[in-house]
Amino acid sequence: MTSSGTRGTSPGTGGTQRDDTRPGTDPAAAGSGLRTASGILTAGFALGAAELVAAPIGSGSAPLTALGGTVVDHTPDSVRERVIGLVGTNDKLVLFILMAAVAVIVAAFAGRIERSRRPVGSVLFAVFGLAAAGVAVTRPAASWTWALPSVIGVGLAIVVLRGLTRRIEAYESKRETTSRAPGSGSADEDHATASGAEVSGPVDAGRETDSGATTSGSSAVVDRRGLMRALAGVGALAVAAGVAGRFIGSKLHSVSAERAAVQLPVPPSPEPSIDPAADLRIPGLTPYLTADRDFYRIDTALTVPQVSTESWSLRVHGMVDREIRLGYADLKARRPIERLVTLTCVSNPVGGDLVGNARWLGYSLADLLAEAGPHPDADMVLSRSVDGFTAGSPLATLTDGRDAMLAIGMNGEPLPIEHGYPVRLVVPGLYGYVSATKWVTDIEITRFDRAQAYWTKRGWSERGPIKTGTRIDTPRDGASVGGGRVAVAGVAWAQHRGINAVEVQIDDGPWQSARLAAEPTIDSWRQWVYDWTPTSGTHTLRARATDGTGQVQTSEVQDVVPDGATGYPSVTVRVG
Ligand SMILES: Nc1nc2c(c(=O)[nH]1)N[C@H]1C(S)=C(S)[C@@H](COP(=O)(O)O)O[C@H]1N2
Ligand SMILES: [Mo]
Repeated sequence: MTSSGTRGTSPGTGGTQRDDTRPGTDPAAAGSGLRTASGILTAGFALGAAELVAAPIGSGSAPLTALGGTVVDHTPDSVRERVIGLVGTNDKLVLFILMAAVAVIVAAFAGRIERSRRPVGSVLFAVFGLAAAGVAVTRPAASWTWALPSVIGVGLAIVVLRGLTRRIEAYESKRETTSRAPGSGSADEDHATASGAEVSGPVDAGRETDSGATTSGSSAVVDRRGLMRALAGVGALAVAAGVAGRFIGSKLHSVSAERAAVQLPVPPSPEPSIDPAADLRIPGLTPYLTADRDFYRIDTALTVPQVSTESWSLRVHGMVDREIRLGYADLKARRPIERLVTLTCVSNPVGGDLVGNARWLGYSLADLLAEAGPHPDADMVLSRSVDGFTAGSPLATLTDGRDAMLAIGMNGEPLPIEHGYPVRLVVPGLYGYVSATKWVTDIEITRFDRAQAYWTKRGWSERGPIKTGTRIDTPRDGASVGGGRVAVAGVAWAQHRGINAVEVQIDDGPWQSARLAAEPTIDSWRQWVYDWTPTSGTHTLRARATDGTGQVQTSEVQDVVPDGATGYPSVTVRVG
């Protein structure tokens, strides 16, 4: 890929060779620096070429993306948690950098051990290429063509590596002859013989003679220049192919133009315009509706799936009386609904921001399930995305009267591509990992004792009802506030149960009621504010919510694994 191509051309490798041109330096070192560079640049070339081949096939088929996806799917959760703890949601970037670093190390090694007569480096390349091809064809949406980028990329790279190695050997043997006179160390002996024997390679030896036709002293410099040019050319090709591949691929597969032209249906009873009393508009307080660009994004996809409405279809099957198959156009015949629903991620720590509220447009999932006719002994709805992600929702929850939906619109626009375009699931009251499948194409009615969804396999709870939670948005933790009145404000959520009360505690004082904003629906969060007249000094503020059933959120501190964090949020502020 392009990143490792760039790395290959980094000045570190070039520096070594510059020193070699000084008379009397070790010719073996000269060769090994060149070999290192040739390995790294060739690997970059393999990855760049693979990106280009992957362009028409699909970005997921490029080796780094395919490997990355497999690494993501197989990373133990403890490791994942730690990585996310360290680098936040840059985890995907970190993964690519790590993979590129491994590629550079392996490639440097392959370049160093490659010889014209003993193509050990080429064999190493081939092994990695075939492994990558094997991984690519086992990705969720893959066909056999997904092997092509890795196979063709590595095939071409081996040809390049062989060519570079021949030139390096010719160069080494030339340096060998010029540096032998002053009496080079015997340590070079076996190296000299090895490469000396190989110089007679037909094509390159001839080329070397051309440039070395002047004096032998300057010929090494000229040869080195030629070699450097060849290496730079490979690096440039690697970058160009990678960039072009990515660019062409994104143009070929992007659904953003199509998305912009989508005409959303108008629901017969649109969500009434939101009660202004739902939005307290306090500085620092999260707005009631989360704009698409501010909405958190969580998924396992290394490249955002590009699913066109034309190719999209949904299959409802499994333990049902009638299997259903829907195309995007079939949705038009259904009755659209629009609902306010707050999504929450199970990985949201207390006080975290993996929660957002939007107006979703779509179609009743309960209606669709009723048409399919689930068998009485079924209890799980396993939804699957084009990228292989799965979520397992309790059938009873989806059919208990709440507005679980097949969503196609978010805040008045077609779903943003990274939020599941063209169709995703939204279920009020369930954490995203057990319900909110983006790019959904398959719904299987089954049983919890027969199937396991993506995160359940990785140690998370099979059931994921959203726990009552609240967050203090303002003042921020660590803030300094002036004297006088301070608005302590935040949001609280208990989707599909609603929020009855929020209380605030200053230091170890009594719990005091906050004022609640209007609650347009029990499926979304509710803003609250507490007017605080502080005394000077440092204070710790805590908050807790009571849901619509009268249950106070638990004070017990629990981490996000396996079914959501609990405990009261707190901020410490200085009043001065
Ligand atoms: N295809 C797919 N859908 C997915 C996921 C995923 O990894 N892949 N993650 C789920 C999780 S864990 C959450 S919290 C929500 C987040 O939805 P958002 O990215 O639109 O906020 O999507 C859910 N749907
Ligand atoms: Mo999540």
